[in-house]
Amino acid sequence: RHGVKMVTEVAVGINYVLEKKGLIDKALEESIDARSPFTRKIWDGIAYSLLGDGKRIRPALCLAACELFGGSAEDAIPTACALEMIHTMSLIHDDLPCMDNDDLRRGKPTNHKVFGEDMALLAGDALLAYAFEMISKTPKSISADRVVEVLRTISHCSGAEGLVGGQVMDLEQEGNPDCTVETLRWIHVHKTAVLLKASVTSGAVIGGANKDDVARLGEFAEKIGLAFQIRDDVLDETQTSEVLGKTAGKDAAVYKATYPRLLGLAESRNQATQLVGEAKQILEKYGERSATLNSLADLIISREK
Ligand code: GRG
Repeated sequence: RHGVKMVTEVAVGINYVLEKKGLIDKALEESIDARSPFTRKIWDGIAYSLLGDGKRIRPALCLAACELFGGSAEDAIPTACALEMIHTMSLIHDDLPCMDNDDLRRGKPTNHKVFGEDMALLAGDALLAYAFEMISKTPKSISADRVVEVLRTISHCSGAEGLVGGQVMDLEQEGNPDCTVETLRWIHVHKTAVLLKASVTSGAVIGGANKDDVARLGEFAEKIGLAFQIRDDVLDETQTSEVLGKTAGKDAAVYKATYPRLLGLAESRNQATQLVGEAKQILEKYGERSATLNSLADLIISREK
């Protein structure tokens, strides 16, 4: 019976993401419509990666958290777009030769392969700046205090204490056969979980959550964020690059610590499942209202790409 419930919940999660993907994709397309002929080159580079075939997990988490507190998707759409912009710029920069040196992303040549390293760097920079401009376009019905809180959360998680810090440690640990699980966990939390956490907490803030609720949702998101990266490592080990639409980059030549390498595949899967179980328990207080977030959590560890 547990298995049937799990399959049903995953299906709910898939449906939610598909439904919201349409909304997000439309908003992202509209956000890059205002091009002038002089800036066309950079917008082409931005559109190439932003409108690519991403799963839109972060925006979906943001909208679901907003809706849990009775907020409307429209209010959270600018922030949801901003999160996808930051995620996309981090992928563009991560793929650069000076970072992971990848040729393929989301089934297509990486941004720098098509537009050159200089343009890829600038497309990432422009996306990071544009993300914060998007948040400032949040409907006026949301108080300025709440918008500032969202800006604080998302800017903090993008910098040295978040994604950048995680990436730095990731680069530093490249080729280190003694990298411990604790260090790897730190990398995962900062490189990946922080943005999923910011997606959930910013959605909650826009939806009208109080401080305790935001903290509770943050704990939920940190757990599913970690599970997300463990699943990513498992898929890198078990799926072909055709299915994943990405190449191994530097990984192929240089040793890189991953959960499966340190703990084995079975234990990695166990830990991801356990984290999602713990995460769902944190939301029990909200009863049926947490159904969407729970199903997104299930989707995160059952996804095949
Ligand atoms: C200034 C924000 C900022 C970042 C610069 C380059 C960098 C620092 C950080 C890189 C962080 C990174 C690449 C983390 C990997 C996260 C991850 C698991 C990505 C895959 O996410 P999916 O599966 O991708 O959601 P799709 O393609 O579906 O969008």
